[in-house]
Amino acid sequence: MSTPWFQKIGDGLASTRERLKGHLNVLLDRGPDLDAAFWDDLEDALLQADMGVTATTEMVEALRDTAAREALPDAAAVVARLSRQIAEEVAVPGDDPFALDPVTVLVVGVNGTGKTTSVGKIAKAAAENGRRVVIGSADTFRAAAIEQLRVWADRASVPVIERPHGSDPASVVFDTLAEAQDRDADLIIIDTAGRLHTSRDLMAELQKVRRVADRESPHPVRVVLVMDATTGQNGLVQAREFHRALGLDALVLTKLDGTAKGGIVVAVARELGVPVVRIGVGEGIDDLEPFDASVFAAAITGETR
Ligand SMILES: Nc1nc2c(ncn2[C@@H]2O[C@H](COP(=O)(O)OP(=O)(O)O)[C@@H](O)[C@H]2O)c(=O)[nH]1
Ligand SMILES: [Mg+2]
Repeated sequence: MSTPWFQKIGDGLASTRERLKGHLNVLLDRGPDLDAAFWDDLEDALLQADMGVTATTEMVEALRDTAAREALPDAAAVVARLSRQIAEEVAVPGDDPFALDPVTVLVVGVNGTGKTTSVGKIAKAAAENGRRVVIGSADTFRAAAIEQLRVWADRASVPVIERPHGSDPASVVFDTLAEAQDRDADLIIIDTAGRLHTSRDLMAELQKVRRVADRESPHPVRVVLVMDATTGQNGLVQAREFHRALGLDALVLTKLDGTAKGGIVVAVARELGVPVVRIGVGEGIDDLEPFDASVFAAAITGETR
């Protein structure tokens, strides 16, 4: 029998949970006092889980207010409230682009974040659910990228449209959308490059890709950023840049397995105001999970449900 998905998320977030839970236990072991040291240490624990300064400061402040207003009796009560608050922070409303039917989704992000892998995982799950999927290989910058996507497309048993290394990515988008129409596809996923000479070149290229998609796609176009959770606050800076250049509709957060920094989900969801729709919890084709705010919060605080 396969592992239930909520347990997989829990396993994927084990490092974050162990780290955060360790800190929280130390807090709880010290006794029920909600003194200044308690709040400082709680703040440290959240910062070390990579929730970022802004999110952490505001969250601890809100918790302090709640503790006063609701006369929370002790540290344990505050820690219990923390999970609920994290769930509220990461539950950004918005559509799951991959669930729209029909739709064209551009998958963007810095090199190595897991775009190609995530495209393969999403294509496989969607095809298994009866979607007619076509993938476009618009990372023409690296020769190996085209081959890598082909391998994933084969595993997912979906067609992939590719053009030679060095082709104009926008022309690959054009060709992919033409082919998708011939095949009556209802989920078109475009994999893109993450590295050019400068980030300005990259953004300009992706803006062109987006313009062609907007013009040629008979379906709504959505842009999804793939972000590597292990890059922490750096990833957040990059995410802002992509958001400014392209207007992001959703996030996929990868590599949550094996990082103690799952708190980045909180920082990025509230900073960008864009929903997290999938999380990557491993390198295998099935290691991508839907994102559920309360399951996530419970998984990282170690709260049992
Ligand atoms: N542990 C782990 N590795 C991942 C995950 N997603 C992608 N990777 C790995 O990250 C590396 C870069 O992935 P790739 O899809 O090529 O990134 P791209 O450059 O953005 O297309 C590969 O070695 C992947 O196996 C994940 O969720 N967890
Ligand atoms: Mg790639």
